[in-house]
Amino acid sequence: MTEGNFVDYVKLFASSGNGGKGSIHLHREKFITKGGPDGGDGGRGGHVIIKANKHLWTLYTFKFKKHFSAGHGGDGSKNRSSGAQGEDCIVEVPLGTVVRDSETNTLLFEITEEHQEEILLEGGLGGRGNWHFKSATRQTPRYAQPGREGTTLQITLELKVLADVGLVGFPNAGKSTLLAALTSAKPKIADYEFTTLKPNLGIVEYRDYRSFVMADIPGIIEGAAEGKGLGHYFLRHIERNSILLFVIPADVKDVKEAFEVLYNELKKYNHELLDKEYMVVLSKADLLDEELKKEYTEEMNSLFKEIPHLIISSVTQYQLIELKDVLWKLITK
Ligand SMILES: Nc1nc2c(ncn2[C@@H]2O[C@H](COP(=O)(O)OP(=O)(O)OP(=O)(O)O)[C@@H](O)[C@H]2O)c(=O)[nH]1
Ligand SMILES: [Mg+2]
Repeated sequence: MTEGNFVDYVKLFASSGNGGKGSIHLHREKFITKGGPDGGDGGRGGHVIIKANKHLWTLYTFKFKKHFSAGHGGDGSKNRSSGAQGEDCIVEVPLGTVVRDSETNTLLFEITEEHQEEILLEGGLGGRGNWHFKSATRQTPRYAQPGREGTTLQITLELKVLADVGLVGFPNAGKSTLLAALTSAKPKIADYEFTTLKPNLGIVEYRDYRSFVMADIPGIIEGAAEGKGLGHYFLRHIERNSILLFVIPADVKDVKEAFEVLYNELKKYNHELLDKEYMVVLSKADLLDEELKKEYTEEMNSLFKEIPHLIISSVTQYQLIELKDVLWKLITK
């Protein structure tokens, strides 16, 4: 997936259909002079429905289509026939889509399940035809209800990426390079910070034709939870990943400190993030000579006693197979 077509935030306009008018009609037939009222009901306006589609991965289609309207209900007619129901408008979205009212920013619902469908806007009710209004004192009501109008709403769709493994690290840590080394994804890689501005997904092929999905997200910096860098915008992407992989480059000054800064940003943003399984890698190990490698290995062993950890290099492929093994174990735990 290239940077250009990963769309994860859009605003849309939705309107449900108007209800049809009830009919004012008096029954007429040869030889029956005073037929009663027989005007039928208007049909209901169409709903706007948001529906899950597990084959969609981004909100890309909404870049081009932003207006969604359901059909209006048909008017009632004679012989108590009801108007046709307005056609529902079905908006298909990927799993992990959060739907908000744009104006108030209130959360309406989240699409998380494969067959989930939510009515976003109900269609207007059809008006009742005049035969409903017949009474002892009013034999021929010349009155019927109009249909109720549909409603309009501007909504914001936000996609939280759903992957098995989410990469967490400072800018320039080598996250995109790792994704490129493990998958056929071709993320942009460069020697400056914030190269990655939108998540990249890749499929990691594992032994015996098994595979898992890895998400490379933009770098996290200290203060991200308060909105620094691109703050919240980045962090929300890892909320739905099932495992977090912390990537710390070997040329960092202090491994412990780097890990703590990242860990605390996640905790400040959403402490539940840390209930997930996670693993730590020291990347760019090719920059270390044998002696340093040994030193770092010992340091990692003492820092991360309970946490799975490895020293890797995407460039030389050092320990990438071992990395896949540990990740797979965590995923299937
Ligand atoms: N020597 C060495 N350099 C690496 C390795 N992995 C990444 N790099 C280099 O580190 C720099 C940053 O790599 P990226 O993969 O773009 O880093 P990133 O974490 O995705 O950075 P952002 O997208 O800015 O958050 C690039 O110049 C890479 O070539 C590695 O294993 N060894
Ligand atoms: Mg990157």
